[in-house]
Amino acid sequence: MANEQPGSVQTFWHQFSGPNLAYLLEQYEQYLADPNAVPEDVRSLFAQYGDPAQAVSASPIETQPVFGPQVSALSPRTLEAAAKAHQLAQAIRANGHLAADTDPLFAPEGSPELEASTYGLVEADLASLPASVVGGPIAQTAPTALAAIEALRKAYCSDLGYEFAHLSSREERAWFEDQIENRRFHQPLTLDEAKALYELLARAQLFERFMHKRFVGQKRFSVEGVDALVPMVDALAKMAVDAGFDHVFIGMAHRGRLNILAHVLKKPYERIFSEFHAGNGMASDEELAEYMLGWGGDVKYHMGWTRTFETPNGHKARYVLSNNPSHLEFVDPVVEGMTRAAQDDRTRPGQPIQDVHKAFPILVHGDAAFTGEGVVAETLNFSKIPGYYTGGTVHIIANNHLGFTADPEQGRSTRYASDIAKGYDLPVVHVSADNPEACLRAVRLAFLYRETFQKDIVIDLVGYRRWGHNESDDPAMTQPVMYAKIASHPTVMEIYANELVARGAFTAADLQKIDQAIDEELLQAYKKYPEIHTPAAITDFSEPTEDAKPVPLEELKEINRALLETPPDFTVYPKLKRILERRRDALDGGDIDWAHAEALAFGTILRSGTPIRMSGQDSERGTFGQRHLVLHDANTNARYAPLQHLPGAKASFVVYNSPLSETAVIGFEYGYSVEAKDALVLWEAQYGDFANVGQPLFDNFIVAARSKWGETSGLVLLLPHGFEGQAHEHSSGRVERFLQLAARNNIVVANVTTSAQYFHLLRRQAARLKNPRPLVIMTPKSLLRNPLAASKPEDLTNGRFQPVLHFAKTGEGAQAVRRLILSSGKVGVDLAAEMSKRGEEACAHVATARVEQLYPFPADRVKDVIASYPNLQEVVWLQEEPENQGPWNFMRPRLQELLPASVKLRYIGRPEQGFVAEGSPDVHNRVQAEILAQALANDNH
Ligand SMILES: Cc1ncc(C[n+]2csc(CCOP(=O)(O)OP(=O)(O)O)c2C)c(N)n1
Repeated sequence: MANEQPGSVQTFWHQFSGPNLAYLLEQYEQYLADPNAVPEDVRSLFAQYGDPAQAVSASPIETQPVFGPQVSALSPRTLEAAAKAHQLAQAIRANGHLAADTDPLFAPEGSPELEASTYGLVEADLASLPASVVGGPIAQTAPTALAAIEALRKAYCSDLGYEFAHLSSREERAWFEDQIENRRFHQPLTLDEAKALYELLARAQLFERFMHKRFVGQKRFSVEGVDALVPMVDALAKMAVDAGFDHVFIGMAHRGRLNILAHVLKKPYERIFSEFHAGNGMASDEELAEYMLGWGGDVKYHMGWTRTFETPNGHKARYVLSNNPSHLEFVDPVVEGMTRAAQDDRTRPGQPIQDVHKAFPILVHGDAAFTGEGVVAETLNFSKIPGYYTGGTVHIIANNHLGFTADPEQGRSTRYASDIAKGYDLPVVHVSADNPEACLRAVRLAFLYRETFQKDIVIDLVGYRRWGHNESDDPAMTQPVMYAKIASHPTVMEIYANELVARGAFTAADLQKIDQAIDEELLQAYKKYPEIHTPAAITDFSEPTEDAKPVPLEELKEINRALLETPPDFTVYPKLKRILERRRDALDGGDIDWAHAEALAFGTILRSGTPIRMSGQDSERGTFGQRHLVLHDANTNARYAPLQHLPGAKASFVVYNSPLSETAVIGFEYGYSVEAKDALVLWEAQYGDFANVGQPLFDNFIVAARSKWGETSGLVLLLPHGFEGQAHEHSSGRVERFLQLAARNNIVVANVTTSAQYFHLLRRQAARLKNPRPLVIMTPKSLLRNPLAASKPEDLTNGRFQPVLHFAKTGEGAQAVRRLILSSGKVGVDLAAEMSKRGEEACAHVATARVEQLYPFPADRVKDVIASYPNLQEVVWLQEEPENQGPWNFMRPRLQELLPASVKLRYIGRPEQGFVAEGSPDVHNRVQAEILAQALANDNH
């Protein structure tokens, strides 16, 4: 180009060739018909340089045909045909999936876009054009455009349907073209591989059929119809292990789960059979005793399993099928969190070091749930977010065209069940469950994509459901036509057997031998199962007692100094610097506020060797501007987290601002905490009120997992809580909900009122990670900076967490007390402020104590407090939440049990309400003043 004269018609148009020229020629035709029909920039080129075809034909180098040696004359008709051929080729690449054979029951819908006639092309046109008009890798080997289009159809419209044209990365799109058009992931199966595939399909089917006969009428959520899922998950997991991954984490719901347990996780058949409880329908004495202790167990199609094994090259690997509640798809973020935990090296100070080649996540979804449940979209959104990214997840939709009894049109607005993935810039591959070899190709492609781009990919495995939603449902009542088809549809085992025999790979007798051996194995396992009883995984439901060792003042001071250090070239934002500098001398007898105590607690925990991971919306700074664990250079925006540079730290520290999601983030952090038993994992709600968005994670995982599945977690939930006139959705972490869920020491629920208490509670939690329980803390808002909630250095160095803070009166003072006011959280601090306003004398008749740990309820401590007032007439439970909320309904029976007959129990607080807090700050102030006045009134109740 450098030697050419700009402005010359010939030289200008000469720079275009192949598809680009074809495009221009097509545009020129349109331009002639209507100049406004083409883009403005193209229009001005035509105005300046005229017809691109004439320019090319007049060119001195016209004898070197643009399209290659076969084409000597480039008539407008030829050029137009070239443009159309290119359009057709691109349509096949983008939408060939519409004509691919990816559904066992329904023919592909096709599309006019994929037909040459739509473009006015006839075969002769294509035959006369060179393959280069088609572009892409396929053009390299085809002799003509006709052959190239035929080859494209084979590549894009046969047994796999690809959707990648929507991907924003040109590199990824080119990668797919290369993989597909050069058949890079097509490896014909060896005889042994074909035999193994057949055997797995046979196992999948015969196992289901066996259970169907032996455990009549019992739910098992058969895989039949998407049997290929079993070899697919198996192959993916094997590929990961062969590639050097140590862990494979699998999340899936009920459908096909027993089959995956048996054939991928290798849970013994007899163990699975034993869970059918096919005896007399009554639990044994042993089972009942376990239940009475607190063990729940779970149905067989929810339980997880772990398989650990050594690979032929001596490498240790682990497959984990995660425990799963009925709640569809909520396990997705949990599995991502587990995977990330296994990928992170937390053993060194600083940021954890992630290796995405350590753990591989696979998520299996239902077609209805994948589109319908929002948690799926939230989880897909993690795919590239640094704190949540796992280097790519392979998603398989076990698509049976049904959600319970609902048809796809009733369940989604989109064509495919997989369509939401496209919004997250992820590719999709559709494949028929009747074509097991294509299914294996799909997983090979998925694995390669994950390994190349470290992104998620979705496989839409399209099959059917041979039975009803469960095996005793009659699906023909709701889908009679489809089920008539299914009834006569051969199974994939039969289809593949016929194919192998037809290929001459095996005889029918060879395959029968395989079937007979499987049947025999199932029978032997069936004979064994009655002797099997799986004991409860957990029998200890007592309250953990571990606590942290006190930390000397000198050490705290050292940590404090280090937390105020930044690199010499780092400029802390001046206003923030002033705020942080206030912390410098606080350990010399000053006040330590909430966030300061938190940072000090984290410092001591890191020094004891426990890594910390914290996340939540805006948690780096803190919703209330209190935390600042990540500093930003005022000039460069560079980030610096002092806790990642703490001298003496023996483990990693990280805090992440999470995406604006509760459900998936709670799930992720929960999963992380389950896998990373060494780490203190904290999730913080922006306000506690928003935690209820993730309610299924609380109800079905966090509080219940230990007693259902033996799955333990020390996750900390920080839920800002307190009635401060901020109305309904900025007031309550709904402590009542957690108290209702608390039993058998499954969780700890606290609402603490001093920074030292918070300091000790965090440290105690870290010390309990060997015997962990989730910890729910109602954290403060106004107390963050309230001097009444700040503590002195000695409060941090002495003592430990106090489940009850008793502001004890002794001697004559104790004699004078007639009312003991018990409360929990911020209202207790409001009460203390009001009492100091009124003066000691005016409050001589009352004593106060705060129940800082609500659950496990510290009954002995409360009892001691009550006993220290000999003339007590009443115990008041004071709360700022409405009567039907807050701790009152939990406290009432527990307090009642502790009181001597002479002492009455009374409630003071807001009346029952159908909402949370007042919609007006003025009403709030009035009501708050009123309840404090009632609590302190010197009347005789
Ligand atoms: C969150 C949630 N809502 C409702 C249900 C009840 N339910 C169980 S299975 C099912 C249909 C699921 O359809 P799909 O996702 O296509 O999976 P399939 O059962 O067809 O394999 C429903 C609605 C549930 N388990 N979880």
